[in-house]
Amino acid sequence: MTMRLRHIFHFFLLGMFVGLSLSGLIYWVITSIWFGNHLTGNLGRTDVASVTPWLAPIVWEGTFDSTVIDSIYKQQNITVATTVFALGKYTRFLRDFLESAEEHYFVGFRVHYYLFTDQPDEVPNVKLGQERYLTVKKLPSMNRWQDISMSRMEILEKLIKNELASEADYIFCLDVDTKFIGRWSVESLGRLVGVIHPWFFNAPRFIFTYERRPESQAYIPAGEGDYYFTGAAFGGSLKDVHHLTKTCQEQMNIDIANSIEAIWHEESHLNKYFLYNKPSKLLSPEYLWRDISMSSGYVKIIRFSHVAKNNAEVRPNL
Ligand code: UD2
Repeated sequence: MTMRLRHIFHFFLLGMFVGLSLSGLIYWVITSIWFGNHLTGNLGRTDVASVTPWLAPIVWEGTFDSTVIDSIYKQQNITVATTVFALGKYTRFLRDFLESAEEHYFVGFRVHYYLFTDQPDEVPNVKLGQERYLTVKKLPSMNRWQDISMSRMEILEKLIKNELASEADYIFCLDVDTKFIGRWSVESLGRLVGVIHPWFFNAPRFIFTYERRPESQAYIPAGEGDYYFTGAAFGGSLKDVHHLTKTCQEQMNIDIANSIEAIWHEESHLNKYFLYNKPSKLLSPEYLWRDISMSSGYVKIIRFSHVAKNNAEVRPNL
């Protein structure tokens, strides 16, 4: 009888041990999955570089948790100034640009668009969401598309210096012949932000279309340069973008005095600027795709895209 009781007792102890071990294991598995997915977000990409050699993040889908990052910036009550130029026939791109921005761009955050045009009457009436503002600024018409594109630096420099200091925290300067297709929001914010040009994100350095003539202030010698950045989108803090636009403008003025125009205009000067003033954050080509029908395995989501246009038809000159 005593033997039998002892067996039952041992069996009970064994059962307790196995039961507790199993519960512990189940608890460990559940918490690992929970914390893995919800706290660290299981984030990171191994198929693309998501950090530069100077430790600036390169933003790709899968490298950030939108819920976490939104909640951080929600507490900061930020305003994002956004500039866009539409002169001549480029006003036709405004409706798509604005409507798609209202759907995808900094949704839930305060955005102030500054729209520069030579034809304020052509600005479409787009319904803006709460805390979304639009200021239209009139510019004189220009005869060369290159002048329109390049003149943006000087106009932006003046806008930031004269008007934005107490009006905004960050600024993005965007091309108008574009459209938002997916989320572009606070994950893109940083002190100085450049967007990798979609044609060159995976290309060797010698392919980059930097200005190669030493006579231009935009000159970058062979063997130098980190990435090729698009002129269609850049941004950052007001202070940093002010310094960028002022510097590029000064460099372009020296080029004008020397009768030389950089191969890709202000984009060439922007690339030179980023070589010596490294961006603190880079946006992957998800943030400026070139042709929606092109696809790349790296680009899991297209957020903002250049739209196809007939240059000969929309530009004032060729
Ligand atoms: C590239 C860059 C662009 C600029 C340009 C300089 C991309 C996607 N874009 O674009 O940012 O650096 O090269 O060579 O890489 N604009 C007008 N009216 C005009 C002409 C231009 O408003 O008649 C404005 C408009 O905001 C346009 C911008 O200037 O988005 C740039 O001109 P573009 O888009 O024709 O230049 P593109 O496509 O060569």
